[in-house]
Amino acid sequence: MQETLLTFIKEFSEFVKETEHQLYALFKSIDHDKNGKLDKGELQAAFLRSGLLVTQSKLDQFFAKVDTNSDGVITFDEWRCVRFEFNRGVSIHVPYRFPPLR
Ligand SMILES: [Ca+2]
Ligand SMILES: [Ca+2]
Repeated sequence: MQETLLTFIKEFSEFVKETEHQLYALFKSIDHDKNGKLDKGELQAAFLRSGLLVTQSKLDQFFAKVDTNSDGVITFDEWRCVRFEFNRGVSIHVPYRFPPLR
């Protein structure tokens, strides 16, 4: 029993690390000018690249939600918090694209 729990904790922390890594990779891919911050234009470009049509007001809403200190840019710390919002089932819904069936 104890061992199962330990295995679970180990696997869970691996999962968190992996998620964090993916989140960071996503952040970096959106940060077009590589200044470590995301601005509204970069975010919109990322949405467009992924084929998501986001209206200006939706973008403003999303940005305001993530930019918790309202300085007009999103840092990685602010970005990480979005994930927790997603996990609680609130915030905007980003549809997951399934890989094509073979
Ligand atoms: Ca940037
Ligand atoms: Ca900010």
